[in-house]
Formats: sequence, C-alpha cells, structure tokens
Amino acid sequence: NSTLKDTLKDLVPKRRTEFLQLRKELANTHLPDNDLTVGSILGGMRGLQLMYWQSSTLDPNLGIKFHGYTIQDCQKLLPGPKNPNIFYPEAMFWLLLTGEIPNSKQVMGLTKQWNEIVISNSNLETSHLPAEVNKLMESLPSTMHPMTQFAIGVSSLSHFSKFRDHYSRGLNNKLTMWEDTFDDVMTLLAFLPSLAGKIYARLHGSSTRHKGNNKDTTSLGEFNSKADWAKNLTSMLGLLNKGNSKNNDEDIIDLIRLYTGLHVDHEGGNVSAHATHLVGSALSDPMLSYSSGLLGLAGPLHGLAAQDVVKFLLETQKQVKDSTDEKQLEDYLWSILNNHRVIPGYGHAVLRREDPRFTAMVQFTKERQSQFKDDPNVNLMLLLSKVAPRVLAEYGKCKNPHPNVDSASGILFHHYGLNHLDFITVIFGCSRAMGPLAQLVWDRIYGLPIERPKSVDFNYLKKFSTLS
Ligand code: CMX
Repeated sequence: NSTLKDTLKDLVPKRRTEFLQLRKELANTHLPDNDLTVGSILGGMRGLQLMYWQSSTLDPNLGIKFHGYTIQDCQKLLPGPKNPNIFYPEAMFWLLLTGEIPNSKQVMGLTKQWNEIVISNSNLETSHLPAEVNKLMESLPSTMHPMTQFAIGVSSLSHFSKFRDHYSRGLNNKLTMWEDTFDDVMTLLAFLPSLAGKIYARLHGSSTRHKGNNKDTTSLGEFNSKADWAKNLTSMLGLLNKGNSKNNDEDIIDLIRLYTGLHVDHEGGNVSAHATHLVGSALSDPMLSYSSGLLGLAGPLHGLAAQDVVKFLLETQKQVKDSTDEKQLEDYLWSILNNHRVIPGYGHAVLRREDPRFTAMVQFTKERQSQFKDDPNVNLMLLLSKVAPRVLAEYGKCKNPHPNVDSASGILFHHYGLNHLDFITVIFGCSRAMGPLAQLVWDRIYGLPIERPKSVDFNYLKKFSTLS
C-alpha cells in the first residue's frame, strides 16, 4: 500500500549509486556514432560547441564580446549621455541586431519608436500597459515572486503578438516571418519598463498614482515619452527624487543604463538565452519564448544569484562582528562552504577570470567614490571580491573562484533605495531580453530549424559499463 513517493524513495539509493558509478566509469567513453563523451552528455554539455549565436561570444579568459566588441569598447564607442563609460541600452540592442555601432540620431529614433509603442498601445487612463495585461497583473497575488509575475506578464503580451496572429491566419511565410518577429520584439522591449514598474509598485502594497489619477496603479514614478528606456525604467521603479542629497538622480539612471546595457547577452548557452532560443525554435512567438527565458533566469544558479548576493551580504554583516576584517570574513566563508552551500556571486560555467561586467560595476563605484565610501555593504562587496577568490581557490572545487556578474549589481541598486531584494532579478530580465530576442529575429531570418537533440536512456548507457 505504499504511495508513489514511498516507492520512489525506496528506489533512490540504488539508482543514485548506479548512476554515479556509470557517470564515473563512462566519463571518457564515446558512444557509437557519437563524437561526444558520456561525461559531457551527463555533465551539462559544458564546453561543447552545439549552438549558433549571432551577436556575442564568450571567451573564458577575455569575457563577453558583442560582434567582436569588448565591454570596454562598447563603453567607449556606443552613444550615451555625456557621462564617461555609460551608453544607452538601445544602442547595444542596435549593435546586437546589426553588428554596427549606431549614431546618436539612430539611437534616439529607436527610443522614440519604443515610447510611441507604449503610448499608442496602452490605456493611459489606467496604466502604461495594454488594458488586458494591466488587469491580469492586478489579479496576481502581490506576494507572488516578482520573477513569476514578470514571466506571466511577458507571456500575456503574446495576446498582442503579430507573429502569432499572422501565423494562425496563414499570413506569413518563412521568408518574411522575421519581420513580424522583429515587430513583436520591439513591442516587448518597449513594455518591459512599464511591466517592471507595475510589479515593483504592487510589491510595495500600495501604488502611487501618476498625474493624480486615482485609478492608476501602474508604477511608483512617471513614464516620460521623451526619456530613454533606462531612465523610464528607473523612474517607474520610483528610484528618482528620493530626497537623499548624496544620491544624484543622474547616477542611479546611469547605473541602470550601464547595468541594462551590459547584461543583454552572454552568448547562447546560458539558461535564459538557450531557453528562449529553444522555445522559439518551435515558432512560439517572441513573448512566449522570452517568458521561458525569464523562468530560467529565475533560477538561483543563474539570474536569481543577484538577489542571493545581496541577502548574503546583509547576512554577513549580521554574522561577522567586523566586516572590514579579512580574517573574520575568511572564517565565515569557510563556515558556508563546510555547510555545503555555495558563495553566491562567485564562479562561472564558462568564464575563467573575473567577470568584466563585474569590473565595469566596480569601476562605476570608483568613479563615484564620495557616494559609496560610507556604505558598509558596498565596502563589504569590494572586500569580499578580494577574500572570496582566495578561499574558493583553496577550497579547490570550483573552476573559477572569481566574482561573476551578480556579485556587485544588486548591492548598488540597494544603495540607491531598491529595497525589495526579490525584485533585483527583474531588472536583469529587462536587460537580458535584448540578446536572446535579437537572436530570435536572426533565427527567423536564417530559418533555423526546430531544436531536437537525441537523448539516451539508462539501459542504453548501462550496456557500455560493468553494470551490464
Ligand atoms: N561556491 C561554492 N561552491 C562552488 C561555487 C561557489 N561560488 N562555484 C562552484 N562551486 C562548486 C560547484 O557547486 C561544484 O560542486 P559539486 O562538484 O559538488 O557539484 C564544483 O564547485 C564545480 O563547479 P564548476 O564546474 O566550477 O561550476 P559549474 O559550471 O558547475 O557552476 C555556477 C557554475 C555559476 C552555477 C557555480 O559557480 C555557482 O553555483 N556559483 C554560485 C551561484 C552564482 O553566482 N550564480 C550566478 C552565475 C552567473 C549567471 O549565470 O547568472
């Protein structure tokens, strides 16, 4: 009379032991007619060149390059506000799609197009979202994780997908469907700041009204049809005019511009990009495709690490008597590792050096030292980036002991008043949309096929081992 779970529980010890034995024994074994080893099939396909990606490649030692341009190149070459090293994310999207550095006029034109999409497709009486999407978002429990809300909101925009509509009516064909994909991508990117603003406002439990409109529960700040995408995102999160004289509005806008400009793409194999590409390969529309990417970004080993890092830093402040003392920090990190937990914000599946995106975030703090010098959490983040690599290198397990993309960003948002930590990954999701969605346009241009790798089962693998 045992339940399904009890039956499974009885099976687990034997099967797990057999599986681990098989994985060890066959690590270097090639299956018939297959160039891959069993080790790579069972090891997360690490390092295998199995995908085509148009816009970016990741060099383990140099970091990400967008059409050959490094992060530093982009900081120098892409149009932005006058402030050094800052560029508009719109400019990065242009580069991702075309491989060309746009001029300022082209970038301003793109911003204008996105803002027009928002204005002309929203019921401005109630929000800066299509009325149906706004209604749906209002119906979600405000306690639901922001990333779940975000993925729901993005997939609901599929209701307005030109690609889906034309496909169902037989109006597009293989040669032209990239154009509908492109138009949907523009719609989706245009609405991301409003959607993020909506979710953030609901997290606060109450929503301020823009223009004194009592019905509005859109965001904590205003949408400005003349502002750039990142400025609107910052504003709609209510991060402007916080009244703290030390924190200049222009700096927080620049942080969001820099962050959302840098996190757009990290070649194709990471979970959010790969999920978008995989689902898109079934000709699901861009909204459904990217919604699946967001669900992957919501995993703690991927984008959620950004919120985990901030929680970790705040917890470290509580647990360690003096967080400026390297020895105390080292001891604390060892206690984490000895409890079989990971140190969030460190390590990477591909990179083998400090993440250049982390370096750019740290550079941002150095350029504004007077603002950050008295923030104990930012100082802890900086000190940990020296201590943790030493500890992780001695621990000896992880292939890359250096800080990754998620190490610095969250605590900088926190510094500027973003106080719902669960929300941090939503900002990552706004940015990450650009790379995988640019790829989706190219998937359609090239007519790439549906992805359908072959899988192998336990009994087949067993034949090649001593278990047979
Ligand atoms: N702390 C403790 N242990 C770590 C570690 C860390 N920061 N990074 C890796 N390890 C461990 C792994 O858990 C693994 O242990 P097991 O053999 O017991 O499974 C071992 O070291 C080898 O791992 P690896 O080959 O170096 O790294 P993977 O490719 O398996 O994983 C990653 C990469 C990012 C998931 C991992 O480094 C990690 O968990 N880091 C912490 C979470 C994090 O910061 N994620 C954000 C990554 C950036 C992003 O993609 O968004």
